[in-house]
Amino acid sequence: MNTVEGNLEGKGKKVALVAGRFNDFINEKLIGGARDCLIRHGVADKNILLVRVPGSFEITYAAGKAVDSGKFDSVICIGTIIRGGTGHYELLSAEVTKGIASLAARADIPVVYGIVTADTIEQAIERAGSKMGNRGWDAAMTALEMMNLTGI
Ligand code: INI
Repeated sequence: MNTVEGNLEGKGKKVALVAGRFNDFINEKLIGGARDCLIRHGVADKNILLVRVPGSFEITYAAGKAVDSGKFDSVICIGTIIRGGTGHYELLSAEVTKGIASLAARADIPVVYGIVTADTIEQAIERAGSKMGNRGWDAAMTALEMMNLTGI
């Protein structure tokens, strides 16, 4: 059996981070984790563009612009959606996920899903650099591997 898989080399790669401002105290930690991971794997800081948008709902649009610009090797989507007392959470998280998934399916570069969906603020904090790791870092690792996936 032959196997192909991407390595984690970031040298020479250009990456867009598209991040919502809603729940920004969490998103800042996710952005920091993603940036740290990319730089530690060889991506130059000047080759990382942070695109800020109001909330997770706007991420698909801006990520699509980043894909279509042809300037990047990968686009990482970062946002935090926290359940409130209404049905808003289900609607928003489903649409954001579908939007990013359909962009990922049509894009010719990897589009990575780094959206934290959580029932509570505490759960979101756990996924932004405390006991459950950092989803921004994880998303950057996925981007690195997928940017280097060749030979299929
Ligand atoms: N945006 C988020 O990123 N997270 C949320 O938890 C959230 N909630 O709960 O409302 C949220 N709302 C804003 C939304 O993404 C859009 O910016 C807004 O609806 C304008 O289109």
